[in-house]
Amino acid sequence: SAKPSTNRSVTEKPLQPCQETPPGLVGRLLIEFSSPMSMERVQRENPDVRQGGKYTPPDCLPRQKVAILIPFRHREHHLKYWLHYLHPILRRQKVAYGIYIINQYGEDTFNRAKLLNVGFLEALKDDEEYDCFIFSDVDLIPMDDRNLYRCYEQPRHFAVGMDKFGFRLPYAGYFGGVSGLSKSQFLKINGFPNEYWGWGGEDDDIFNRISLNGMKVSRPDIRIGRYRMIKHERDKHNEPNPQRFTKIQNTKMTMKRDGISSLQYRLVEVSRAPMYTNITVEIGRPP
Ligand code: UPG
Repeated sequence: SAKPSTNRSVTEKPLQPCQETPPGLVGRLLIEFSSPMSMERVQRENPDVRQGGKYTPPDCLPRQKVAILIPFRHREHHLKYWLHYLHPILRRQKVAYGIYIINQYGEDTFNRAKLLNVGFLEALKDDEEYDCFIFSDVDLIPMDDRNLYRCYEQPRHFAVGMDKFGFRLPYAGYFGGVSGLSKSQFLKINGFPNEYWGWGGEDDDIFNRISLNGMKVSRPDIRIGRYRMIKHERDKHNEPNPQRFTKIQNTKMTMKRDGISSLQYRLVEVSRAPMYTNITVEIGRPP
């Protein structure tokens, strides 16, 4: 009584492209931050994530390869929750992805947008096949897995309904929190500004770049684009930038010279953790 052959190389059919709407989504999710979280638990619960925080769906051919870039400094506690919630969500969404923590070296003023520019180049150095870049704050967790982390015909704003804003957009041109651009959309706007030091304004500048280059932000339905933010105090060395109001008036002039084309930094370390790739970088300080 010979068993049927289990030799996969004989029986395996070629993989089909992943479905446009992934079949295993569950919809609305319960997100909470009161139970303690550990990196060991995240690792245990995500055995199929490869070293460096990479994943490829095993059962279909992913349509996009997505680099997820997180601007970071001293937020280890938030990162554990982010990885705990996002790895399973991204897996259900059936994209190939890699997680990159862009960690600002030293204690000078924080610069979120410049870190994200670094992330774009370093992710491509790691894998030139990335065609989609998602930029996420470390403390924002989607409350619905139908909010698909991938790139669209137009630049995407994902975080439309954050709890701290009463699950509504705070203003029509808001582009903060979580956003995504394809490689060509990102290059079309010359990447992000490098010259916003401290808190605020850089997301509005990015919104301006998108509009000034003839693109239009796309968004999920407000019922699906809901987010929980992990509560935190304002960080040290990320004070509100008083120049932000005048700077966002000048995007049209500054975007041509300030961006991915003018980016300068010193790479300090690239290291692979089981659940993410860490890129520590020195990006200088405000003039
Ligand atoms: N961050 C760190 N360490 C720091 C400072 C910032 O990791 O010391 C990262 C982290 O990912 C954080 C993000 O930067 O989530 C944004 O900084 P935060 O001080 O948390 O700003 P928020 O007010 O929570 O963020 C809103 C938007 C964000 C935008 C910012 C300023 O969600 O996208 O950049 O306002 O416009």
